[in-house]
Amino acid sequence: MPANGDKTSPANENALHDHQPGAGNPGFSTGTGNAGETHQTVKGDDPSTVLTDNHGHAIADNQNSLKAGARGPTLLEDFILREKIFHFDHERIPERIVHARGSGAHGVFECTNPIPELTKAAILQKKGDTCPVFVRFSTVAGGAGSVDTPRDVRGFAVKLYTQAGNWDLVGNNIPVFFIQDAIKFPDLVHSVKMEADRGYPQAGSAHDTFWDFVGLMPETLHMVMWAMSDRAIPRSLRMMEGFGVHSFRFVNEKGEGRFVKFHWKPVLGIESTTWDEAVKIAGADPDFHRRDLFEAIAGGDYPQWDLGIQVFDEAWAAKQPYDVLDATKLIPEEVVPVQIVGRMTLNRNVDNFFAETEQVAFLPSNIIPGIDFSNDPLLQGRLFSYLDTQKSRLGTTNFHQIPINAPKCPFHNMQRDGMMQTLVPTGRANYEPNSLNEAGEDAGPRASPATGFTSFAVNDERNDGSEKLRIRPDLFADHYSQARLFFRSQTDNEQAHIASAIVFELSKVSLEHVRARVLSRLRNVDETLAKRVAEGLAMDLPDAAKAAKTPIDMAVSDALSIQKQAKDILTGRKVGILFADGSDKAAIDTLKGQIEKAGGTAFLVAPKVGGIKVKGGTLKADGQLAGSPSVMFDAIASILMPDAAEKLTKDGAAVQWFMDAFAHCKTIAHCKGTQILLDKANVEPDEGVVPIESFIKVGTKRHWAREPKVRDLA
Ligand code: HDE
Repeated sequence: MPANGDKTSPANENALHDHQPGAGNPGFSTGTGNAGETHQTVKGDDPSTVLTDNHGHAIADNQNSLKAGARGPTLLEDFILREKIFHFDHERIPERIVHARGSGAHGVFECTNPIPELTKAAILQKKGDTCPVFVRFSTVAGGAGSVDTPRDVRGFAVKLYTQAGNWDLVGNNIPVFFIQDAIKFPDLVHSVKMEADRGYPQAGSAHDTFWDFVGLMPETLHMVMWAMSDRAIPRSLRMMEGFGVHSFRFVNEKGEGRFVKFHWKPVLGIESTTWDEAVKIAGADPDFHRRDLFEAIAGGDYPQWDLGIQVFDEAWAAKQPYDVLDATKLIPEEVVPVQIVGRMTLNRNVDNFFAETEQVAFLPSNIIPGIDFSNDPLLQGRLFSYLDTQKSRLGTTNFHQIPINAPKCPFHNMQRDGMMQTLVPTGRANYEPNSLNEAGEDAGPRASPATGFTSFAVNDERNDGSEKLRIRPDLFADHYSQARLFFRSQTDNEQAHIASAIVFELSKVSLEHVRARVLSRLRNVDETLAKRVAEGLAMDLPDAAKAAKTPIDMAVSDALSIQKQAKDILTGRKVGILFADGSDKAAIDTLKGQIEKAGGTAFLVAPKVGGIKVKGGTLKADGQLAGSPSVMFDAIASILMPDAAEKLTKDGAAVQWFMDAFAHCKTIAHCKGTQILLDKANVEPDEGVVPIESFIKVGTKRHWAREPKVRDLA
């Protein structure tokens, strides 16, 4: 045993040499005894490259704990080991109680159509004005490590770092919510999260407790229609709409107030997966959305959204058949058109997922002068909840000092101290007012009546606030009209998806009375929907539930349907091209070029990735066939020699590649050589199964007319 326990013994050196996985990696520092061989310690004495502990002490050996002899126990005095393990033990912070799994990115917001007549919000005053933004997209129900593609609502939270302070628009990809009053939120969330006794299912609403809640709380039904529609299985975070959900208030320089609802419209259009795809993607790539967002931004394909507003006043609101303070109701775009005021571009990935995406703290209470709240009882509850939750997640009232949360405009006040204070406020005066400056006069900072935030005085003309009541406004009792509006605004195909999704979810519900109660509610939404679901479950239709308010028929709204407003573009879409031994490289290059020219991405798939012999050279694939199922692409193409295709008929992954693409109504572009594989996969000719040369003309749009041939929908 060496006299100095801190020295690595020769035996240890050998062990390191044999077993260190990081050997040769300059970032992986090994013990002193090993320095020469592995290049893993600092060359020279440059202090900026020396590994230190958190208190600045240089570390000599980051591989071996301090022991009493080579084979002896570890010594308590090893402060380097203890600090490292101590910090590691506390690396996790509580995950968000909802929206735990998220993906974030930085970007910029630009005002494109100023609206000073509507609001004095600093960022909406001048065309071309910009501010940095941070966006976090999320699923709601699953834990931080759950998959990206469950059927779920997606969070769409935007932090705009304006010069008037941070404005957080913390919305979802669905314009309405399940409940009307914040007091029901814990119940809703408990019901949808994994069941309390068994700890499953993870990230899914297809279970008894959620549908029990739905059946007992008919106000959920409008949002349930959205959640059972294709909106809840988005193709990409880049292809979702975002909504502020609540009615907010705009206030202009003259002090005039109007209601406003916020919308984010994706420049790439709205696009969804099919349910079967979403399930398969969960296995093939649990990080499908996160990867897609990261890769698009890294590759310079910056996703963009236009910020739209629907503006209306109290008098108009008073005449509607629904209450604009009710978050389970929307205002059809056909009734109040969406006016575009700005554009958001996400152009930078986070540098550190934890520091930014995990530690970002959104607060619906973060608004700026020119914007105010409405009395929506759901919004009012949120104004408390988010601030409160940050203390539990981030552990300190000083969470606003974390760089991702700090405003990018100056901020100063008399708040002091607290856990993890990272600022060093100077001076004697920590109270306001004070006169401790040299002249003995007023010393700032002081409130500014001229520029400071003032609340809109009369936030609801229909409410004088003199009574304390635990009740809801009258029109909140209409739970069905807008659920019906949503369902009837869908294409036949989309209606079939909704009916099938409800059948799927209720089939996972084991309590029969829960299913029956939901059916009784669906009868008030739409009789045909209720019938289809009952048939899908092989159940009798129960009597319709008693409705507190008789539903009315509203004019259908095309803006509620994804398929009616689908964009037939290749931009942002991904095409998988299958090739194998002997494939024609020139044909592959041509197709790839065409796809890229149209703004899409071509992804080469082959049985082996390392480079295979093709006609015209060797070609490397981007992904191996078994690891790149066709669910990962918007359309597929295949360029194969007949003998290679014949060989692939014995490969399940190859046959499934075509079978799935066909079942998911995708374009399949193929050469003649592929035919034998198409036959094996039961791919029948239709307008979406085309020769390679026609691919660009047909594009990546889905061929929904095919769906009845491949799926038995409810
Ligand atoms: Fe949230 N919600 N929420 N929510 N919410 C949270 O805040 C809450 C609601 C939304 O990426 C939590 O920081 C209550 C509606 C998003 O960090 C928590 C109510 C909408 C995110 C919370 C609602 C949302 C959250 C958990 C009913 C759409 C993720 C962690 C009154 C307009 C933000 C956190 C992110 C997160 C409470 C309803 C959107 C617990 C009490 C309606 C996008 O504070």
